[in-house]
Amino acid sequence: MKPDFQRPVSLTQFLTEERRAGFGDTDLIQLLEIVARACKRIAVATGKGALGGVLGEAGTGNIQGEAQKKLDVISNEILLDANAWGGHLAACASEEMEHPQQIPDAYPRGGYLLLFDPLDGSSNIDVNISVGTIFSVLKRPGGHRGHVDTSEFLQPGTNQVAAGYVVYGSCTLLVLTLGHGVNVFTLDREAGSFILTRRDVKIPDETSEFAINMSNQRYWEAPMQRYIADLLVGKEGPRGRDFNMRWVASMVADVHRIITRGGTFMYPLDEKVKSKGGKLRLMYEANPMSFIIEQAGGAASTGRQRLLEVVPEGLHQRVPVILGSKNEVDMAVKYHAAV
Ligand code: P6P
Repeated sequence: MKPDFQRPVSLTQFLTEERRAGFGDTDLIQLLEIVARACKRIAVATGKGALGGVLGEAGTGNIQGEAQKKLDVISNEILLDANAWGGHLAACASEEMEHPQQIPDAYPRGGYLLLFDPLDGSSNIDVNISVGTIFSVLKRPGGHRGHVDTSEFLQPGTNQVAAGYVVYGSCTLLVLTLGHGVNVFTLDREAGSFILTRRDVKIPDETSEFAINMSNQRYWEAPMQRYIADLLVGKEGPRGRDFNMRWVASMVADVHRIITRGGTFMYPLDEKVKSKGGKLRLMYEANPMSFIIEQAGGAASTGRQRLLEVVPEGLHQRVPVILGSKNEVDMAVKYHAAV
């Protein structure tokens, strides 16, 4: 894919031009620069692997009841430390922490709320498969001062003012939206800066590539069973064409494939996770990724409603996810409506 720039445009220049065009204020631009800088440090830590003594379990668990990897804890700390002093944030929320982290009283509090999964897909770290950081930015509800209450975070995904992810793969990529389009930045490791390498991403409406964990098939609800069965019978079946399947088991990697060439990613309800509401977390996985996908011309649904319109009831709430190329997401939703 030919880069579409004549000379390198850095993330700093891009964000400065966005602010000039009226997208984002100084605090939001500072926040995004700081998150990007923190992710460069996470890239260094994940890149060390065994040489950095950062592989394996941390010996602790998180609010999700999951064993934490050392890099989960390291990445979380990097993001918290980077965002403490700037004066742009009121608080952070993370997959790795039960409650929001307040900005220390020694520093000024700003008007933004930052939510993140510091290292999504971390079960893949030890086998050297791409992992990533996912983040979402909300405005603190008006009129609130002092310490942030968890309820201030509980806003629908349509309220996000920015969202992004960094995928730590063969190269380190930042994919970012401020609510008007999606842009991709590649980390120039020598210069240490993110360079704009793909402007205004649009994913194709049609696709023949889907991503789902097929081992859960017997646990899915009937509509998803029917939908996937029709994909698998290919051109002999009602869809009249063959489909291809991928599953990295690292949401950031699966979503980045969709951003790059289209496709769908699904983690539907299944009997194993139904009591929890799903597998993926709404506030710092599904919402930011859905915002990015919609901004790139795709769609994101729970199967029964637009995902960004889900009204959160809890900070670590889980939700079924069907996202990607618009026409295929719409088709999957039709199967759910046909019940
Ligand atoms: P499974 C990683 O733990 C994650 O949250 C997502 O990144 C990924 O898509 C999913 O879980 C993988 O789930 O059931 O295939 O291990």
